[in-house]
Parts: sequence; C-alpha cells; structure tokens
Amino acid sequence: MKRLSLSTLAALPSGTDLRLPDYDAADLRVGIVHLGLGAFHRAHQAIYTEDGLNGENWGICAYTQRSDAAAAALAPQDGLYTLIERGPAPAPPRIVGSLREARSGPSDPVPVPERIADPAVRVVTLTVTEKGYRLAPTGRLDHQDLQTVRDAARFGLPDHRHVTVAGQLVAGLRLRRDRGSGPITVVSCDNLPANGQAVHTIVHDFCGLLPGGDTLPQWIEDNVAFPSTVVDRIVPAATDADHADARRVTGLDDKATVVCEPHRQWVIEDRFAAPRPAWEKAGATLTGDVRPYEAVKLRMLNAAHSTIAYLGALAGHTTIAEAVQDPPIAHAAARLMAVDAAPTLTPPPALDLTAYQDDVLRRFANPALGHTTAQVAADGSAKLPIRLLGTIADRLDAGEEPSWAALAVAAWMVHMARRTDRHGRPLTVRDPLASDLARTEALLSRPPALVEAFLSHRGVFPERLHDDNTLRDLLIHHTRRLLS
Ligand code: CS2
Repeated sequence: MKRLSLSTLAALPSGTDLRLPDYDAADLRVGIVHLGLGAFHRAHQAIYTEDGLNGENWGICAYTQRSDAAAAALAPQDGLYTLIERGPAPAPPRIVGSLREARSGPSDPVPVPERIADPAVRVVTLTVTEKGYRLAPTGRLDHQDLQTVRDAARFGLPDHRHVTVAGQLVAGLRLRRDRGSGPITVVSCDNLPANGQAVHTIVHDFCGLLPGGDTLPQWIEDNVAFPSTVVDRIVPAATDADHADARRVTGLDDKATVVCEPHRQWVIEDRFAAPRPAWEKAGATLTGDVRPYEAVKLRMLNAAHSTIAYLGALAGHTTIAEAVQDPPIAHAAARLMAVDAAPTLTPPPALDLTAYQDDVLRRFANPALGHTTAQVAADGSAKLPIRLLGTIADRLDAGEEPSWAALAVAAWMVHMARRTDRHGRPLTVRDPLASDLARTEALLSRPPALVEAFLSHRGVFPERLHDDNTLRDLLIHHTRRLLS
C-alpha cells in the first residue's frame, strides 16, 4: 500500500467521504513554528489553522521535544496525516495539510532557533505539557533544573543544541533580534493557568541567567507578545486499529493518524505583536480575558478527568469511558465539580456550570474514543497542583472541607505508591516524581506516614497545604479507604 504523501494525495479521487485540503498544500509556506509535535497539536491548533488559512501562508513547522517518533512518522508523509473524529455526529475523516515541516527538536539539521528567526514566521505555538515549562513551585523558572542550567551555561555556543523550551525560545528570539526579523507572538496551548504569562516568565527568567548587559530582554518586551489561551479537545493516543481505519478510508498507509472527539474549543487572548492566522474563522474565540474560561476548564473538566483516571485505574478500568460508567466514580467526579470546584469559579456570563458539568461527563463517556486512564493519569505531580490543589486551598480558606478533591488527590497517592489496581494487576505509572516517590510503597500499611511522605514534597504541595490538618485528615481517611 502506498504511503500518504503530497504525490499520493494528489492522486486521491475527489468526492469520496474523505475531506481533502481545499488548497495546494505543496504551495503553503511556513508562518508558524510549533514546539511539541504531538497528537493534540495535530487535532487542535493544526485544524484551526487549516480551517482559518484564508489564502495566507500559515503553514506549520513543528518540532518534537523529546521523542522523535512523530517527526519520523510525518516527515516521509510531507507532514500529511488523517484525522478521524469518533463520537456523536463526527465530521467526515480528513487529510490535514497545514503541517508543512515535521522536525526533530534534538537532532534536526535546522535547529529550532533558526526556524523561529525566519522573518516569514510570526507565530510560535506550544504544546509542551505542564512539565515542559520546568517551573519551580514559585511559578518561576526552576533554576535548579539541570537542563535549564546547561542550556544557559552553553547559550550562544555554535555547537549547542538547546533542549529546554526556554532555551529554544530565547535563542530563537535573539537570532530574530540580531537579523531584524521583526516582532512575533508566542502562543502557549498547554493546560496551565495564565499559560501566556507562564511562557513569558520562563523566557524572562532564562534571560536572567545569561551574561548581563544584553539588550535582549528589552527587545523581547518591545517585540514579543505572550497571550494566554484555553484549549479543549480530547485526543487519545492513536492505536493500530486507528491506523487501519485510516488506511481503509484513504487507501493509503498513514503512520501518523490522529483520532479525537468531535468537540473542540480554543479561547485566545487577543494580544498579538504581529499578524496571526484567522483562527476565529475556524471557530476560535478571541477575548480580552481568558481567565473565566480557563478556570472552568482546568478546575472542572481537567480535575474531573484526573479524578476518573486515578479512581478508574485503581478500580481496574482501562478506559475513561469504562470508569465513568462505574457509578461511584461518576458520582465522585460529578460531586468534585459541583461541590468543590464550582463554588471557586466565576464562569463567563453565558456558561452554565451545571450544563458544563453534564456535558463534560457525557464527553468522557464517549465509548468510541478508547481514551485510557493511564494516559490521563500520567504526570499527576505536574497536573494536580493546577487542577486540584488550587480548588482545595480556596475551599479550605473558605472554611469548607474539599472532600471530593481530597479523594482525587488520595487516589493519585495510592496510584503512585501501590502501582497496582484493586485486583493486584500492575498499573502504568508515568510521572516525573515516579522514582522519587517509589519509596512510598513501603508505607502502604501506614496511611498517615504515606500521606506525610507526599505532603512533604514541596514540588507538589505548598507549605500551606502541608500544614493544614483538615486536608491531612481527609487524605488519611480517603487513603485508608482506598487501600482497604
Ligand atoms: C487530559 C487532557 O491527559 C490529560 O491530562 O485531562 O489532555 C484533556 O483530555 C484535555 O485537556 C481536554 O481538553
């Protein structure tokens, strides 16, 4: 079977139940550099960009950040891939053309900074995951992070390949300044609060690690915008069955198929230093303040997702859809949203939180997606502070007991410490702190000691929460029940 590529795309019959790019992808020039070439980017920003092209050159050059697999799969396909929606009222499958270059961040002959310095590039987008920002609990760039220290120490050396997001961005912005490439906008698309501020912070802090006297920080303040955005689309890792579906639909071999739910949302702070794609033509919302949308998304949808992932994995459920069919788990997720999260939120005027909660659970129950509890459970030490600990702190400050949010945190603790489900079957645990916290397995018979071992981890729990006896008692209670 022939491989999907620009030449085999051109030979595809029109009129089938397969949507093809309505422009010549071979002629589309790069205007966006993306960091974090993963499935979510290709199901979200790449789709908004393609549907908002408007005849302009907003092709995407995307770089992997860790694994080169996505670049290895996409480069032979000229960046083309099949997108398949699964769930209620799915759109027809489509071949997406907006990704024009797929490159390896660690090893491509054209390093990230070179591509960012291209004057035709006016936007950088990021999906590097929460841990990719290398933030300290203070919300600043973690100066103890070894890769950050190394990138800063070797900054500007001709043979140095920056591996941190901050290093890649600052090196690219410096080249942009030196070559007079003009202003640019850096658009974070990660599940972080104030994600634009977060990337601005790591860029600013990284500059602070460099030799003094450089005009770069001022150039960045004058020429670079860092708008915040809120992104939403459930995008499970693709399976062999998904690739087989793509082959059946297109008649071509596609090693980079993406599957996703029909729903998508992108709320973007309208603050740009240079031209941008007409993403609003593809349904994006431009606004002056994303915070109301952001808090709802992170503290309700993502918090409920994590709750279902940990309780579901411990109960032996492989997928989110199976777990949310389990009444106690669905109840815990619903109560987390309604009782603990909702009172901390001021939603946008037109958004009804009860309807939002019901819609979230309906989306999670989509049996066609195969979204695994293991995928959502990954990186909990970076996700929980964003999704659950802010809610917990706010409820404690209000004199309330955030029991449902505490249950989710306790489930994460047991998931990390026991690493088996209720039937004794091993669980997949992927977390930056997995090795640090492996020692907690010895504490499973002593819930108070287990909880203390997690609460004392300053990379996750601020002192305010470590010292709160109400939370500690809730965590011990829930941990004891989950372990019994
Ligand atoms: C999920 C998110 O993997 C996870 O942590 O909670 O990727 C979630 O699917 C998206 O934020 C939905 O918009």
